Amino acid sequence: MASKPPAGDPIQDAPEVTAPQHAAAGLPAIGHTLRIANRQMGATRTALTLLRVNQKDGFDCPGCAWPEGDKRHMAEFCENGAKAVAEEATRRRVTAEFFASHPVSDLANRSGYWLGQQGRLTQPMLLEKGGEHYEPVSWERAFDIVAEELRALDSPDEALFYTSGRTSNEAAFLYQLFAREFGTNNLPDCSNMCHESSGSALSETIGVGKGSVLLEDLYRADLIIVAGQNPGTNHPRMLSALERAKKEGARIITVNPLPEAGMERFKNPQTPLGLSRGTALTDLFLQIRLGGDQALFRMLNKLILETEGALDEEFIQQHTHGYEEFAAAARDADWEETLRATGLDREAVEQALGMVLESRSVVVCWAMGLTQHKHSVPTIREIVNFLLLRGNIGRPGAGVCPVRGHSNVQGDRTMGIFERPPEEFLDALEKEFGFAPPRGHGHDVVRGIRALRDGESKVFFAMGGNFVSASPDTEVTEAAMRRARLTVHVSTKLNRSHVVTGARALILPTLGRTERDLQASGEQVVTVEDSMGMVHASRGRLEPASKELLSETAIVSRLARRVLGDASKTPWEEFEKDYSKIRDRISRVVPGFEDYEEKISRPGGFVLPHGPRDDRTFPTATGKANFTAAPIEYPELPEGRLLLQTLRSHDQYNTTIYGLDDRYRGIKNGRRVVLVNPEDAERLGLADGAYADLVSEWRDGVERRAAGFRVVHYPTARGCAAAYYPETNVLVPLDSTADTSNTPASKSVVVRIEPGDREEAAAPAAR
Ligand SMILES: Nc1nc2c(c(=O)[nH]1)N[C@H]1C(S)=C(S)[C@@H](COP(=O)(O)OP(=O)(O)OC[C@H]3O[C@@H](n4cnc5c(=O)[nH]c(N)nc54)[C@H](O)[C@@H]3O)O[C@H]1N2
Ligand SMILES: Nc1nc2c(c(=O)[nH]1)N[C@H]1C(S)=C(S)[C@@H](COP(=O)(O)OP(=O)(O)OC[C@H]3O[C@@H](n4cnc5c(=O)[nH]c(N)nc54)[C@H](O)[C@@H]3O)O[C@H]1N2
Ligand SMILES: [Mo]
Repeated sequence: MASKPPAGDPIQDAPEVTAPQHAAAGLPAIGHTLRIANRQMGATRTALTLLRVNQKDGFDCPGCAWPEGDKRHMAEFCENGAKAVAEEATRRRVTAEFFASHPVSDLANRSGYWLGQQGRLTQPMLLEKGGEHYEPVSWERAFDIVAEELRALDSPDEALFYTSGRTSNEAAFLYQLFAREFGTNNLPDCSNMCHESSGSALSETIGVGKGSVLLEDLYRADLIIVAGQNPGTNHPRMLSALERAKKEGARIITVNPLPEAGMERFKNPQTPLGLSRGTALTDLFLQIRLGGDQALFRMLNKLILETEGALDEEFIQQHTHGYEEFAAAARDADWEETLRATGLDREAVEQALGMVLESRSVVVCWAMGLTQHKHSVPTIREIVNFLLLRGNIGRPGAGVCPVRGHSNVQGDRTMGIFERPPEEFLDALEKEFGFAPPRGHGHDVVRGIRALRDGESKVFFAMGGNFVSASPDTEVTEAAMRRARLTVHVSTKLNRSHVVTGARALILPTLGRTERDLQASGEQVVTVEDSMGMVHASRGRLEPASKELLSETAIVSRLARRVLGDASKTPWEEFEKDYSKIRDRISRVVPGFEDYEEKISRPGGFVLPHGPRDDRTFPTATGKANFTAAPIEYPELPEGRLLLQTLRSHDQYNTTIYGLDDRYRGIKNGRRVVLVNPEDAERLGLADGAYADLVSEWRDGVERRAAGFRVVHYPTARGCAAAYYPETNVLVPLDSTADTSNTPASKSVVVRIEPGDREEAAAPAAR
């Protein structure tokens, strides 16, 4: 299997390399933001739109899930939030004429970047079986087609209902209700590829699959450990929180194979100091090998156990279970293995230990660097062990902080977007809506792809996202998608999933977060939940991109009526007219949402209850917080191979490419680069700037190849390499997933790097 850049693309991918930077944000970020925003929106719209981001009466930033503080700045957004907004509020439009002049075969040869740059989708489009072009279709006909294909299935379990993480609580709740009334729990979502490992590890150990800290806890912490996360690019507003935490006396340990500029120094563009020197954030940088985190925390745990008076014995006694077994395993931790797994030296680990022991309250933050490995679940459980030992859960300034990705991915899960719903949730649905929900587990993303590949799933419906580009094993996934009878995408922008289709395909264009949502009862607000369990309202103000757009909520309501007909007692029409009717039902089904309507009318919204955080109640099987003991794992590399992580540049939002630069890492005008430690490169004979192919090696014996990457000598940890997603998804084997959570191991791909063809230098931008 090999992937090359698409041929028919006018955008040239020709990476240039300069030195990486050592600080994030500051004045260049402001300039960059305004340039990108102006290009898409024009000056007036830019000003009006950006001032509404994350204000209490405005809309929730469609960028990341980082919470807003209570004291908001006039401009509570960041460079990358502004890019996300500009991408949605762009003035460019994809019209019926566009599709008439571009056959699908042509669109399939364009890069994802080019597709996204064409602008907002404006009307429903249908690709008929054997058709060469998408053609306009009425909403009525579109719903008829979906209903017809769904009804033709032998079983409801032959359908897949995917969700990306931007969908509001209201739309998500209706969507899962529709899928379950239709008869399936096949509700895979982006979370399966993202923080599923965090959810799996946390629900087992502390009883709640979400983070246990609020913003104030960061300000009260003595020590914050940021592991496997690049907030300067992916959660830029977190840097302001870290800056404030430092001012209040916290220290920061960063654990990462890459020195990320944002964690080194932050120049807050909203303060005078920030425009000059900025604040140094990291006190100790542990440049760890990919996948070495479990071994690191295990050794820290051993050292804590060996230190007199270091344990919070009262907490362990009262609130935990499984201590003895865990302590026995931790005492076995071995220095030689730790140093091999982590690539660190002993002094660095001991220095970290010193900082831990000096700190009464510790928070650990993490993101994809910890969740996308084979042993991610035991790694995160080891972090829980680490926190439990010193009672660092359920008191101010301490706890777990998995930093979520999509702006409402956490809310979607709370609303029941889950292929393995808890029994209590289904019981509550049954009681409220008077139907018998299916009880068997459904497909997650990876199982969904297998089912499509094997002809067991026949209709694929996506509420947002870009399934074929975001998923692993691009060629397998694309072939799987092409086997479907019907693929349907509710989307704002054109992407590759619209052009790699089943026999028939529909594009259903929808409103974005920034746009006014007018229904029969008047203007609607929606609600979202951030990474810290705060729920608040979001109100779009912009004129919709086209008069033909329907809201996601309206699309689900109408589809449900068409598909389920009189069999459904649910008042879908009422829900579409007035979203407060949906919230009323949510308040009766989902714990923590009592008096929902009243609570979201308060400025800033409300915080959901969280047993471990609020009063140290742990709703686990044992009724206590569980210590766990797992064998240490870490990736082992055959000679001459590197371990590749696939990650984000500064100019993208997942599969949406904003531009071809990765400013902080010093990469310009191209994305097909692979970052390699200079000593490894030397050993492997890879000159800086040479062109090479990345070939992934997996136990199934299949060679997966991504061609035409420029080698960049870069100070990553030894034995490790890094390249951008989604260009490298072709290298991630479908079956290479995390144990328990089944999340693709996208940060742990064994590759060899083969000298490539010089001609690739002129390769067009990648898909
Ligand atoms: N602007 C922007 N914002 C975004 C997104 C975006 O694409 N663009 N995506 C959103 C989404 S959905 C998500 S999930 C988040 C993602 O946010 P991140 O998790 O920050 O995203 P990645 O680029 O995948 O970066 C992973 C980081 O972990 C490090 N890392 C990789 N492997 C390891 C490891 O084994 N151990 C340790 N300790 N570190 C490791 C990498 O070097 C890198 O710094 O961001 C969200 N916000
Ligand atoms: N190799 C590798 N693969 C990865 C990752 C990785 O680090 N490495 N990260 C994984 C992670 S963390 C995630 S979360 C997934 C992301 O997977 P997805 O969520 O599926 O992908 P996105 O690129 O965020 O989806 C972008 C599309 O969403 C649509 N969209 C945007 N806003 C809206 C909206 O408001 N409503 C609707 N209906 N549609 C909208 C647009 O059409 C846009 O093209 O990718 C995963 N894949
Ligand atoms: Mo994510």
